[in-house]
Parts: sequence; structure tokens; C-alpha cells
Amino acid sequence: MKRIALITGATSGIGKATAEKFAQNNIDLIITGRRNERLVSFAKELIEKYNIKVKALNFDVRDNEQVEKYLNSLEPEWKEIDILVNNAGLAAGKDAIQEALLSDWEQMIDTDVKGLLYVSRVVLPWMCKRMKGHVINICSIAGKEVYAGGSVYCAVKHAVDAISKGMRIDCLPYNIKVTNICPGAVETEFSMVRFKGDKEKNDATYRGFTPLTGEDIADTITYCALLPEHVNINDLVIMPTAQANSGLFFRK
Ligand code: NDP
Ligand code: 8X3
Repeated sequence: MKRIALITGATSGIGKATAEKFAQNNIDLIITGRRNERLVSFAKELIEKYNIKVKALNFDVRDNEQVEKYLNSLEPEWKEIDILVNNAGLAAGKDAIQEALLSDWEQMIDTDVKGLLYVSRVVLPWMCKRMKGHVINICSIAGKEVYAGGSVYCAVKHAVDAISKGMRIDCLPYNIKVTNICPGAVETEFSMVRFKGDKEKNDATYRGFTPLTGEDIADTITYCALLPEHVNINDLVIMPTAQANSGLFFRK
């Protein structure tokens, strides 16, 4: 049976790797992101390589008008979304709460919480109507623990954790699966974004141990997405072997 997945933030990292794995499993895709050139060329590559259907939607999840406009203008057959991967997100800065920038907090809250909610608010009614669907929210170990300089990123990911739980309760009568995935350190563009292009801070994040890759998380997401109808992974924490918790790494 042919399925459709919507993956937000598929221009890099976990979202991009997940799109590739889903494509390998013959799942048609709606991929989103702000960097349109990357999005369009990735869509083309997926179509050529895997012979699937792909729609590329170029919007910012922080802008609800855009979210509603692009999603609501999908053709009816594309609205039959089976899997929604709420992946678009970021950390901005890693500063003490008394020193951090308000603009960083706003960007994280607007993207990681409000953006996820805007997209879900459009897609969930379509899933409820069809009495099926699977929402996979990309949370973080930061949604389970709190670490120095991470207060607001941890707060937004704790919010994602709570939203996943709430979604699972509210959508229970509609046969909808909700999976909350909480990775530890994954080497993507995440730290370059967090540290605003500071390569030294990026490299220091992953120095001395083997971090997870976007592909590792994509494998896990795909495993969850392909489980039988009656099986759901509610909540999953996945770490590099060299990471015990959000702050403790075994670095060589
Ligand atoms: P990347 O920076 O590589 O990817 C982030 C993706 O999100 C990009 O495709 C980016 O696309 C998209 N995105 C960011 N802001 C917006 C926005 N306002 N509107 C639309 N798309 C947006 O990082 P990761 O792949 O690592 O991050 C993916 C998710 O995983 C995030 O939610 C992150 O918090 C979470 N996570 C990451 C971990 C890690 O260690 N890397 C660990 C745990 C969780 P574009 O810039 O083109 O818009
Ligand atoms: C990303 C992982 O530990 O930097 O969500 O918060 S961490």
C-alpha cells in the first residue's frame, strides 16, 4: 500500500536522511524547508533515484499564514498524509539564562513549539477524518533533562514531550499513533546553527567521541514508521554509546 509522508525541515540533517530512507521504502513525500534551492534539488534527486512522487513546499514553520496556505493548497490526494514527521527545529545559542538573547529564545519557541503546532493543527484533522495516521515528533534528550546554557532549548523540547503526550491522548479515538523521538548528540548542521557558524564550538561539541548521524536517527524513525498497524513506539531515547546523559560524554 502506497503511503505519503510529510517531513518538515528536510533540507539537512535528520529530516533529509529520513526523506531518503522513506523514499527507499517507496513512500511518497512532501518535504519542507526554508532553503528553496536545496529543497528543489533534493526533491529532483529523490524522484530520479527512487521513482516516487515528491512535493517540495518552501515555507517557514514560524509563519502560520504560510503554513496554512501551502498545506491547504495541496491537491486532495496529497492531503492523505499517513506520516507527519515534525522535525524542523533548532537550538539558538547556549548561554546562561541571565545573559542569553531574547531573539534566540523567540526563534526557538516560534520554531520548535509554535511551528510544530501550526503544522500539526492543519494535518491532524485530515488524519482524524481518515481515522489513521502517525505523527513522529522529533524531541531531544533536552526534552527529558536540563543542562547548563540549555534552559530555553530544554524548555521547548520539554514542551514537545508534553505535546506528544497530549496528542496521543486527544487523538486516541482516531486511531492515530504518536511517537516522540529523543536523540542525544547527532552530528548535523545543528551545532553550526546553534553556535551561529562558530566552527570551533561546533567541532568541540563532537570532539573525542563518535556522535550519532542523521542516518542513525532516520533508521530509527523508519523502524517506528514501518511497524504493524497495532504497534506504536510512544517514546524513544537514542544516544551515542559514548553519551550517558545530556551532559556526560566519554571523550578520548
Ligand atoms: P539541522 O540544522 O541539520 O536541520 C534542521 C532542519 O530544520 C533544516 O532542514 C532546516 O531547514 C529546518 N528548519 C529550521 N528552522 C526552520 C523554520 N523556521 N522553518 C522551516 N524549517 C526550518 O539539524 P538536525 O537535523 O539535527 O535537527 C532536526 C531536529 O532534530 C530539530 O528539531 C532538533 O532540535 C532535533 N534534534 C537534534 C539533535 C542533534 O544533536 N543534532 C539532537 C536531538 C534533537 P531550513 O534551514 O532550510 O529551513
Ligand atoms: C540536541 C541535543 O544535547 O544539544 O537536541 O540538547 S542537545
